[in-house]
Amino acid sequence: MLRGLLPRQTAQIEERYTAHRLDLAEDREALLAQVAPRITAIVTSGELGCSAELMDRLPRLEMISCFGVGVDGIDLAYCKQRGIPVSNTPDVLTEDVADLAIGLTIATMRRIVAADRFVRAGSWQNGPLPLATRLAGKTAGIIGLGRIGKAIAKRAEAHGLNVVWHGRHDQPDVSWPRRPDLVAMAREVDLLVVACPGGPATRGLVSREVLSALRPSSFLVNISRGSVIDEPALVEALVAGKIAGAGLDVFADEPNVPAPLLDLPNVVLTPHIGSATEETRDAMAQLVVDNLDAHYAGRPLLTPWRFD
Ligand code: 8YV
Repeated sequence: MLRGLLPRQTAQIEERYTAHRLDLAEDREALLAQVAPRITAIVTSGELGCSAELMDRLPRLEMISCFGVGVDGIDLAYCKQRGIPVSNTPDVLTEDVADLAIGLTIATMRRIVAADRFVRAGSWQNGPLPLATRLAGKTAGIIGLGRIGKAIAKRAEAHGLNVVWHGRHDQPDVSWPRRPDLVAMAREVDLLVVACPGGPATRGLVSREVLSALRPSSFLVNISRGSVIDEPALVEALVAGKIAGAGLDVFADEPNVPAPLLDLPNVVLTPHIGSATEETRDAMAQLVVDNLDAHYAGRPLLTPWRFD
């Protein structure tokens, strides 16, 4: 285990299997040297992933159970080549992550966090907060219309936003119009929401060019992975006022957040909490255990990651 889960599910694993906690080891090298030849499964998370270097040291490794839907931190090419299946935790977190995307959108466009600071600082005594931006009637462009992207689109519509989206493939069952050209979509939208998976295929997708195509009145929200955005270019755009604001739950080098963002009043920052509710984390942790159980019982994984 590269980390614990929730206490209930960590206990289940410890009862059913011989579990070694790499995160709690005083000397990780010593623990690895001792147990590596016997390890048959790894429990990891979206953030921690799993390197080829680590897997290379585990000759009997049979599967990886990931606490999180995003498996971009896991060396998937290596897993594919060695035939190591990976499970993740889709569906159970969709609604929460979509809620956070909309929460960040409203918090940023309506300046809820700045308003809270304004009241606490006693500034209300001196007059009203400057006006914010209405959501209804604006256009949201969602990058990645998977499960989470769709849940965001539904919510965005309920808030009166027009929805367009960018993704690699057409989706015939979807009524929201697709925009194959991301730069052109950035020019069109008032709000860009990043909801695609991380990993090599989307690294830097929201490039300097895409960011420059946004208008000074446009906002950006990211609940996906920091790697999808050219972060230095985003920081520059925000500092220079080239975009109106951003709501960011994920960063390129967590838990480090670029220092200039900390001083910007038009940016709302959260510490990667898209799935961080009691209910969802419980369901995610249970899926991690259930996938391990399925594997060891010789049954198909419940939620296998589908390799390309
Ligand atoms: C984390 C996430 O995995 O699901 C994902 O891809 O990024 C999150 O849910 C979660 O924080 C567990 O570490």
